[in-house]
Amino acid sequence: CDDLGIQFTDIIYENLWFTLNFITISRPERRNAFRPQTVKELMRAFNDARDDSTIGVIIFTGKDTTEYGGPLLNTEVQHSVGVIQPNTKSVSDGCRVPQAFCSGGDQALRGKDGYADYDNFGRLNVLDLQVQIRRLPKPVIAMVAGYAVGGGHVLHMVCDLTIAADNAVFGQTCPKVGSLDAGYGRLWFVRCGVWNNVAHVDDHKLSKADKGENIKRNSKHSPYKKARFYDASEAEKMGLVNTVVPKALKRAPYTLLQWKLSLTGDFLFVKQLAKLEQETVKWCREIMRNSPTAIRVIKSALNAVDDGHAGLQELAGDATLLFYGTEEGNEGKTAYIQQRPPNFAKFPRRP
Ligand code: 2NE
Repeated sequence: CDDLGIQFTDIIYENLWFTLNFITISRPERRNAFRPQTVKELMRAFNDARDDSTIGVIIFTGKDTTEYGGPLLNTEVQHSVGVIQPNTKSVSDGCRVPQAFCSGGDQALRGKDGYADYDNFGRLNVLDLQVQIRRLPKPVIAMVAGYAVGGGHVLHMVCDLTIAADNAVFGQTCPKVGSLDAGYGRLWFVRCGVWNNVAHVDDHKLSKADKGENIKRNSKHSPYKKARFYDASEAEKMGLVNTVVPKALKRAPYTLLQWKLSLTGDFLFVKQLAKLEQETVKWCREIMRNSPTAIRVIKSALNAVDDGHAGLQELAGDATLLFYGTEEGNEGKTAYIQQRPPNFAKFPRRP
């Protein structure tokens, strides 16, 4: 049983002290590929984290897959004809690193109408999960070690932040397996392309030669052109990850209780955690020092433009939430209950 008291099969749901939640895809034998059941469980866990008012930040990750074979990864991934090959030399400290955040939809379960496990029809319910994460009024941090590819790549992109280990490998493998995710995944690629262009917006000040160089540089970094796998540092340059952690050591064999304790004691024990987790927890704590309402509204405002009416609705919902807390908002309701006309005249009409 998980912290929710539910028998999850495909995920691990850990409700940690002090407003942190860990949601982990746990299908290591398939590099954490998701099936409909996985997505159903994820949606349930994210929903619980949303409803739990003690939770401030959610960490979304994939189970360490190294025990299921595959080469040891070094801290440097090697490029070979544009494809990242894991370095098969063992790392100097002898630790294995986790190898997958998520490898997308489980291709073995793909039918003609989506992914099917227990039902006799297919589903693409991961699309609902993507929307759910976008609309969740708390920050979701993707903690990525190893592969985040295909639908797994999109899942990290819909999270608000991504903290990556330096063995992280990103890429859209969908066309290779005859699939496509042209929704949120594409959106971020376009956004990052725009970002790179914005970064060089003073183009008009440049000489012709420099302009040419600038275009080349933009094309080089722009995800519009990213058809192959790219590593964590490239992802960082593109603005697709927030920070890269130099070493992805495996978490020390700590019990969850010890882990929880480590969160209380000002990092007294945190040094025992994997660097990736340390860094992620550090970001969480930083976020949690801020106003939860401000964070909530900023998240919905950031997503509003791209999410169209649904995004506006989320932002407008935040406005309603805040308005309900005012005397002015309360006057309308009280007058209705007291069966008298509301007196809004006493409230200022602000400039
Ligand atoms: C992820 C990657 C690059 C890892 O490579 P490697 O060499 O480390 O592992 P390996 O040996 O390929 O995988 C280990 C085991 O996991 C299974 C493999 O078949 C293998 O099984 P065994 O041979 O040990 O039995 N596995 C890995 N990923 C799987 C998957 N997605 N589905 C089913 N089994 C999987 C490498 O494994 C890889 O390239 N995986 C496929 C990535 C991929 O194409 N994903 C689907 C994209 S489409 C999508 O996600 C999608 C969409 O486009 C639209 C809507 C919804 C979903």
